[in-house]
Parts: sequence; structure tokens; C-alpha cells
Amino acid sequence: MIFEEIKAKRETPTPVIFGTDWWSDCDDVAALAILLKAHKCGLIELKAIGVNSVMKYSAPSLKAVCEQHGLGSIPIGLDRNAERKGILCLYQKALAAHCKSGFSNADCPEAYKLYRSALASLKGKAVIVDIGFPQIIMEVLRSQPDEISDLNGMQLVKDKVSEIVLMGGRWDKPTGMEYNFCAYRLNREAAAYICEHCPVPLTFLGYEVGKDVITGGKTAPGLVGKAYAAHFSANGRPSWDPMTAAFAIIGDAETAGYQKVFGKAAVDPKTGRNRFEAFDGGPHAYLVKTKEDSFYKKQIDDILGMGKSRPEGSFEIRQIGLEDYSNCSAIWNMETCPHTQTFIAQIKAGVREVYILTVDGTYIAECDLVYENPEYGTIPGQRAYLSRLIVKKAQREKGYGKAISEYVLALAKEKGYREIALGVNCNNTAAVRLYQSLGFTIYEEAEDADGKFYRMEKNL
Ligand SMILES: [Ca+2]
Repeated sequence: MIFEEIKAKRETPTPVIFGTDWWSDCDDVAALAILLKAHKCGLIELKAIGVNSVMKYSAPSLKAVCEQHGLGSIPIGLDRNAERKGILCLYQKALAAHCKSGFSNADCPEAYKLYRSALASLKGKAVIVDIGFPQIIMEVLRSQPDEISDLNGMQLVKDKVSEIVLMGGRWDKPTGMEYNFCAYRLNREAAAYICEHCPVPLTFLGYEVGKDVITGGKTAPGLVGKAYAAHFSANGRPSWDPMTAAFAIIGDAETAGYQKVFGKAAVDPKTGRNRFEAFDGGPHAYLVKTKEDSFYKKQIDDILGMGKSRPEGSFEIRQIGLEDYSNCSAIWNMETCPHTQTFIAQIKAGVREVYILTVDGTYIAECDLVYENPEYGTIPGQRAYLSRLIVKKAQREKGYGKAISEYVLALAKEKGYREIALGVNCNNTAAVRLYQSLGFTIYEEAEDADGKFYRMEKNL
């Protein structure tokens, strides 16, 4: 992974302040995850996060992602002057449900004040990266000396910021228009102001850079995948924000796969249109890709951990008979389970097939195919029942459950079954999620001696 390569060359983590609109697109969530991973790996120190649109679940949804990475203490500020307020954002709502601390918008300081505090307390210089509307940066630049610092915003940024990296603008045309710089009055004003007055270098990653690099999606690990699913972007999105975050972390254009075109940018405050006068040694630069899109896609998906749900190393899945069934005690407690004898009877009767996943011969997971279970409406040759998907406790979260259940589902289909059903305890959210990812849907909630459970089914 790119982070490990550059870690070897970096002595101290780069302080970073991160701004995001965290609203209209789910690629902000991927960008945050990338920054949090870089923080954990010691490449950057994420000092503060500013949200530049204010929706009902802005703060708790963002906090949930930080908490999931064990970084719930990174301060989050809100730009309460933002023009986009109160609209319901589906992915925010989905993520906010995972916020453990009860954090809310009301707990956030004013974003520009938070930036001022973070900058004032720095020993070295920070990089500011913003993947949304740029008005917090404008508010910082316009800020006056206060209880936080004797310096005004211009001086503070000049002293404490090495570079500002912005996802914004479109630079492959003489004049371009892009959402972050033109969507609302304040965005336009802020983009124009920053280009005209910012005392430190600006680097832009434009619309044209990210639009064809499709990354992320519902299979991304953790809350990133949830955000993409809730945003109806199950198969990924263009990578404007994650590419900007990755560039800001890597720092060096050549290593990150870009060439910088230097000069001076300007944004029209009325229309949000941007233009660029190129010249050597200019204070601004826009990025031009020097590699194929597949290079950036691989880089982003690698950092996000896409595809990591596949088990590592080699494993084997096979059917076992009654003579080997007692070996499943390595996976679950056959002695205390009240149903063991029922399962044995079903194996004897030929209506239960037991499949196991082994690694180097060790039993890791089990998943059964059952042909007779009237409660689930099994029909010979047409509707089967999936049972006993269990992964040994110490081997969970490695993709084994998915691997064996996919195998068994494919087998049922091969045998001519067209539907398959299962039951899962309502509290077992990890299993419900797994089944949903395999295409099962809940059709009923029921209760038996083991508690409340969902009946789920899927067409094969
Ligand atoms: Ca964004």
C-alpha cells in the first residue's frame, strides 16, 4: 500500500486540517476514511475537521466514522453560516445510527474558530485539505485577533499553513464550472476570495481529474460501504474527494501520480466560473494526471481495503459425512447445543448436507444445506434451506462466512433449486448484514424458544 511506502520516508506526521461538505456525495466518506487511515499509520496528524454544510445528522454521522477508526476524539466543527441546512441526507442518517457517543451538531464549535485553535497550537505547518465548499477557509482568512490568537487569519495562515489543497474547479478548459465553487452564493464568493487573497500556495484537483476514476461502493469495509449503499452508489462513485485526500496525504505530486501546472487561478464571484493563467512560479497549481485511471483506482481501493473481505491464504470447502461430523466441535459446542441430535438425525435421513471450510486441515466454518424444513416451505428440487452458518469465533471478520455461504448457495443452484430460505436471530446484526450482502431479504419476523428471529429468503 502506498502509505507504507511513503511512511518510510516521512520523519514526523504532517498536521492536516480537513474540510468537507459531507452531504451531496458519498465520496466524502471515503476521503475521511483515507485520512483516518493515514493518521493511524502515522503519516498525518488529523488536527481538526470542519463541516461546511449543516444537515440534521452531519456531526453524528461524521463522528461515527471517526469512532469506528478509534479516532472519536478528533475535534469536529460546523460552519453555521452555511447555506445548505436541514436537508435530509440518507447516508448521514444511516451512519449516524452507528454513533456511539451521542454526539450532535450542538456539540460542535464554530468551524473557523476550531481551525484558528488548531493552527494557533501548531509547532510546524499544516496542510489544509477541503473537499467541499471553501467558505470555512474564507472565514479563517477574514478572522480577526481573538481570545485564541493575537494574529488575524491572514497572518495565522501565512505562519502555520504550508499549502491548501482543494477539490474544486474545472481546469481542462479556458473557463470551467464545478459544483464546489459555483453551487451557492457563499461558495462562489469564498472560491473567488481565496484565489485572490490566500497568502499560501493553493493546489486544485479539478472535476476532470476524478470523474472517470470510479472507486468505493457497498463492498468497502465498515461505514464507507454503508454510506455508498445508502447513497445508491453500490458500485462506486467518481473519486474527486478520495483522490484529493490521497494527494494531500502523499504531498509530492510526482509520487502521487500528477504534474502540477503552476500559475494564478481566479473564480468569478457571480457565476463561480474558474479560469487560470499559467506561468512558472505561480502561487497556484492545478493537477494533471500522469498515469492511467486504473493507477488511481487501484490506489484508492487499496487504501479503502476494497476486496479485503476475501479470506487471505488458501482454504478448502468440502462436504463431510456423519463419520466426520463430530469434528465440527472445533467450530461450535456440539455438547451443549440442544439441536445436535436433530441435526444428526437429519444427516442420517439424507435431508441435511454439511459443508465445512478448513485452513490447513483445521475446521474453521460450517454451513449446511437442508432439503426438508416445512416451517420454511421447503419444496423438493425447488426451495431449500440454509442452516448452521457458523465461523469459529477467533476466525471471524476474515471473509470465511461469506466464502462458505457463497459456495453453498452456488451448489444449491447447481442442484436445481430456485429459492433458498434461512432464519437468523434478530440480534445477530453481523449475520443479517452478511445475508443481505448475499442477496437475502427479510420476509417475516418470528419467535421461538431461542428468541426473536428473521426469516429471510433469496432467489437463486
Ligand atoms: Ca465533497
